[in-house]
Formats: sequence, structure tokens, C-alpha cells
Amino acid sequence: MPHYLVTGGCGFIGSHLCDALRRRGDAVRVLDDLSTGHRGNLAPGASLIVGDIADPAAVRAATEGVDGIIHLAAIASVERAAQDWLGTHRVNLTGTIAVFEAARARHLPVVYASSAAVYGDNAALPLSEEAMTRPLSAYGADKLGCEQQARVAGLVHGVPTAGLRFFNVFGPRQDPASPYSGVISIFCDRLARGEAITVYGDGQQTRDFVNIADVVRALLAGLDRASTAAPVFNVCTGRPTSVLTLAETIAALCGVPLQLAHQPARSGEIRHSLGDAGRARAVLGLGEPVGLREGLADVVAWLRADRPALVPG
Ligand code: NAD
Ligand code: UD2
Repeated sequence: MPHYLVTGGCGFIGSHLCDALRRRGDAVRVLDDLSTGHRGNLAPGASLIVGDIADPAAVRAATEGVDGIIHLAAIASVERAAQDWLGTHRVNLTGTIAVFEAARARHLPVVYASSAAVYGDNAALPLSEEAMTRPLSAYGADKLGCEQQARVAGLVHGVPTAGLRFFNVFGPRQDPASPYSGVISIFCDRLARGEAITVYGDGQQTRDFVNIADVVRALLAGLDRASTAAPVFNVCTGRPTSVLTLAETIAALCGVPLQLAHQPARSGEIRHSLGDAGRARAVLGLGEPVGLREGLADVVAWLRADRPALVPG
């Protein structure tokens, strides 16, 4: 049975991936410092090493005996990267180099998380992987650094990699309590309680919201596509949704009136983000993405099951 190391496996995306690997019978080891992840997210049958991704000895030890690495550990927030520039750089870029270095020593393939944030304010929508990268945030700049180090890993050190540029991922287990959480988990949580939400800017900014089930499919397919050419793939739907439309859709789904307050746009805010899913469909063999409404209903159902104090459906 194949054995994988999943870094960040106690987080939102990582825990869903580990569940999928376990379901197909693979052995799974998780390396996570539990800073935003939770022990309770650990997939049944997976083992956990609590450690820091930027500690090369911890990463090297965690890779012993595995057949491949899926690297998801990161400080996954544009806002936090703005506040703690150097600290997030250490985790997001130095941590990734530590993973590539361990993979070099043990001859392992690596699938790693990049982000749509690498495109920054490029207005040539939809964004294909060939589009120019112009990050607007420290977070996006570090994710681009990961991709460039992946190129070096392949060309200089013979490490096969595949980078997945996730757009805005959503689904159950995204923690709505954190102010750094994704907009969907925050809106679903507040609206399901009948509370007001905050929209940054005019709410006309758009995002390409991709369901966790599609992200897991892309990660599993990425394992077969890692190569020393260091390919990157968009993981997106190709469908734009404005923040305001998102809020209206969730309010309708929860059967509550929409109460919202506006705050100034965030610094480093990208106005429109929309991906071209063509390469991922062709090379990773991904099918039609899960619809937004269907995915939102899953999140609301999960929140209601997890937090019975919410307005019942
Ligand atoms: P998450 O915060 O739920 O998961 C990240 C995991 O990494 C957590 O379990 C956390 O405890 C762990 N971690 C953080 N710092 C660590 C460290 N120093 N050492 C070891 N473990 C550490 O976030 P997520 O949404 O699941 O993101 C997973 C990956 O996908 C990240 O690389 C993120 O940048 C990327 N990504 C996420 C999105 C999204 O919309 N959620 C979009 C683009 C890219
Ligand atoms: C970026 C990346 C995404 C991922 C994520 C990690 C882009 C396009 N996307 O997501 O791939 O790496 O960072 O954090 O770079 N908003 C509100 N009210 C709220 C919360 C958010 O209006 O209470 C708005 C926010 O201003 C933004 C949109 O919702 O316009 C999405 O915000 P987000 O924090 O969910 O994600 P974003 O786009 O910064």
C-alpha cells in the first residue's frame, strides 16, 4: 500500500485529502504544528507528527519510509502575511524548501499548494497558467517563490513536483471562528445565526470559488503528474461570483434577511480573480466542478450539525 506524508494534514484542505487517501487504502502520515489545524481533524488511521515545517530535521524525519509528499502546511492567509511578513515567509517559503530538500534526499515526488494569489492584479481574465504573475501580497509572492524553487528542485536536484494554484477553496471544516478564514465560512456562519456580515469594499469584487471535493480530486491526480519540469495547474471552476452575490445566495439558502455593513477594501485586495481550468481538465482529467449552490448547502448543513445553536434549516 502506498504511504504518503501530508503536511498540514490537520487543516481544512489537508484533512479532506487524508480522508480520501485513507478511503482508498493508502497509509498516511501527517506533519502539522496544529497552529490553525486541529487534532480532531486527523483522518481515522492516519498517524500524526506534531512539528514545524520550517525545521529541516523534523521534515527529514517525517519523510522516512514514505512514497510521496503532499505539502499543504502554510500560513494560509493574505492578511496574516501582511501583519507578520517575515514569520509567514519562514513558514510558507523556507518550509517549502525544507520539503523539497527532504524529497531530494529520499527521491520523492512532491505535490504542493500554490495559490491564485500568484497572479495578483493581472487583468487578463480568465487567467491561464501562462498568464503573467504579479503578486500583490507577501503571501502571493511567497507562493510564487515556492513555484520557482520547485523549478530549481526539478532542474538542479531531479525532484519531481506538481504545483496546484488553488483559487478560493471552500467546504466543511473551514473554521468560521478565525478572522482569517475564507469569506464563505464566515458568511455562512454569521448568516445561519441571523447575524450581520461585513463586506470589504463595494462587494463587486469577484472570486472563483472552488469546492473542496474538486480540490481533493486535483491533489490525487497531481500525484501522478509530478515531474522534474515542475508543472503548475490552476484548480478553479472558471465561474466568477461577486462577494455581494455570494452574500445574497447564502442568505437565501439560510432563509434569513441579508444585513450587511461595508468596511474599506483590504490592502492588497485583488479586484477580480477568475481561473481558466482548461489545463487541469486536460492533464489532470478533472470533470465538471461541483456547483456553488450545492457546495454552499453542504457548508450550511455542516455548520448546523456542528453548532446546533444556529437557525435550523
Ligand atoms: P489551514 O490553515 O486549514 O491548513 C494549514 C495547515 O498547516 C494547518 O493544519 C496548520 O496547523 C498547518 N501549519 C501551519 N503552519 C505550520 C508549520 N509551521 N508547521 C507545520 N504545520 C503548519 O489552510 P488550508 O486552507 O487547508 O490551506 C492548505 C494549503 O492550501 C496552504 O498551503 C494554503 O496556502 C493553500 N491554499 C489555500 C486556499 C484556500 O482557499 N483555502 C487557496 C489557495 C491556496
Ligand atoms: C486569497 C487567495 C486564495 C487563498 C487565500 C488564502 C486570491 C484571489 N485568492 O483569498 O487563493 O490563497 O487568499 O487566504 O488571491 N471578504 C468580505 N468580508 C469578509 C471576508 C472577506 O467582504 O468577512 C471579501 C474579501 O475582501 C475578498 C473576498 O471576500 O474580496 C474573499 O476573501 P478571502 O479572505 O476569502 O480570500 P482571498 O480572496 O483573500
